[in-house]
Amino acid sequence: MAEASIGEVRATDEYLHQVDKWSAHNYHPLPIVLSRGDGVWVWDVEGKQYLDCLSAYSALNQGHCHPRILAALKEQADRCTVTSRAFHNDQMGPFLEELCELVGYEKALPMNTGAEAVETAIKAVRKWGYQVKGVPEGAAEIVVCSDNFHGRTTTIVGFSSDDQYRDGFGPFTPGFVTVPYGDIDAFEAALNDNTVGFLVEPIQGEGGVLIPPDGYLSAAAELCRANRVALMADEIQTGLGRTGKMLACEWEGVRPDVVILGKALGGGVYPVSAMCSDDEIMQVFTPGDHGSTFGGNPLGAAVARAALDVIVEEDLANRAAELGEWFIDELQAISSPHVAEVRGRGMMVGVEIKETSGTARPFCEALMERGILAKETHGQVVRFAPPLVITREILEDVLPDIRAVLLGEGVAT
Ligand code: IF1
Repeated sequence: MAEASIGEVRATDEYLHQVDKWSAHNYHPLPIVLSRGDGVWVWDVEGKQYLDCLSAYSALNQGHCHPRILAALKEQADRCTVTSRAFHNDQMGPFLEELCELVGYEKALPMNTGAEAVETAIKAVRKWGYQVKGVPEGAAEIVVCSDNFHGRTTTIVGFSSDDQYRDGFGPFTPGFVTVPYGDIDAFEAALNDNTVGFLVEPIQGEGGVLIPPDGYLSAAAELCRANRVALMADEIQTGLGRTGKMLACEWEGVRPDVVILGKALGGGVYPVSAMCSDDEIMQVFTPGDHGSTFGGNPLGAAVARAALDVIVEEDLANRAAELGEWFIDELQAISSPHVAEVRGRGMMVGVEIKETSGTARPFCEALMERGILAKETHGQVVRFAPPLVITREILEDVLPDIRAVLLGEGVAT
C-alpha cells in the first residue's frame, strides 16, 4: 500500500491536531484527511472513499493521478527537472507551441501559479499601454470587477472587493478601477484615455459561480476594441474544458487579447500557469523584464503537455458540456425549500442555499458524510465541479444523496 511506504497511518484527529499546531490558520477545511486519489475518487486515511466534487478548484479536470500525466511526470523526472531560464530546455518550446496552437495565440509566457500569471498579464498590459497605446508613464488603469478572485498577492488582493482578502495587508498597488460584474454600462463609464486593460473572469468561481448576463463579454470585447483596451480573461478556473468549451469566452464567441491559464494546465500534478497573447502585447517583454526560477521548467512543461493531450484526446470540454447540461437539469428538478437557485455552465455548477436555511457549510458537511466532497463558496453556495472524466453513471449514483442533502436530510441547523 502506498500509505505504508510513506510511514505509519494515523487517525484523522491526529492529523488535524498536527496541522492545527504546526500550520498557519489560514484555512477552514472540512475535517477529512486524504491520502489517495484515482480519477474522480479520493480515499481518506481511514480508508473511506469519496467522490471529489471540488477537483482542487478545477486543477483536476483530468482527474486524480491520471496515468498518462503521471507517466510524463515520472519519465521527465528521471531525465531533467529544472534548468532555470538561464538555459534552454527541450520541453518548454514544445509545450508553448502546443499550448498556443490549442488556444489560438501567437505567444505564451510560462509561470507556476495562477496569481503569478495574473501578475504577468498586469505587467504586460501596463507596459503595452505605455509603449504602444501611449499612456503617460505611471497613469495606466486596469478595470476589474466586483467579487473578483484572481489570487492572493498584495497587488491582486488590493483590488479585491472582499474585505477579508484585503484587511491588514495594505498599502496596495494603485491603478485599478472596480466596476460591478455584469454591468456593461458601468464598464463603459469607467473607460478613459488611460485605461489599458479589463481583467475579468468569464464566470466568477469564488464569487459563487456567477454567470454574467448574455452578451456581457461580447459587448465588453467590442468596447475594448473600440477604446484600445486589452481584454484580459482570467480563465484559470473556467478554462481548459471546465465550462464545456476549451475557453469559457468561446460561449460568446469572444477572443480576448490576453488569456490567463493555470490550475488544470498542470494536470492536477504540478503547478503550471501561463499568460497567452499575440505578439503586439507579448513583445513588450525584453530580457530581464520578467521571469521565474521554476517557470517553464522541463518537469512542469512535460506534465503540461500531457495534461493538454488528455484534455483534447478525452474530449473533456464536450464531456463537460453534455454531462453538465444534464446534471444541472437534474439539480434544478429537485424542488427544495432550501435552494434559492441552481446555476452553472458545463461542469462548473453552484447551488445557492437560501439565507433562511443558514449557510452552505452544513450542507457540505452532510454531503461529506455521504461520501461526496464539495466546498462552499461565498457562504451560500455549494459548488459542484467534479473532474471532467466523471461519467453519467457515477453522477446518477450520487444524485439521490445530493437530493437528500439538498432537501435537508442530515443537515445540522
Ligand atoms: C485558495 C477561491 C477558487 C482563481 C482565478 C486566479 C486564481 C484562482 C479565477 C489564483 C484561484 C483558488 C485559490 C484557492 C481557492 C480558489 C478559489 F475559492 F478562492 F476562489 F478556485 F474558486 N484566478 N483560485 O480561481 O490561482 O495563485 O491559487 O494558483 O485557497 O486561494 P493560484
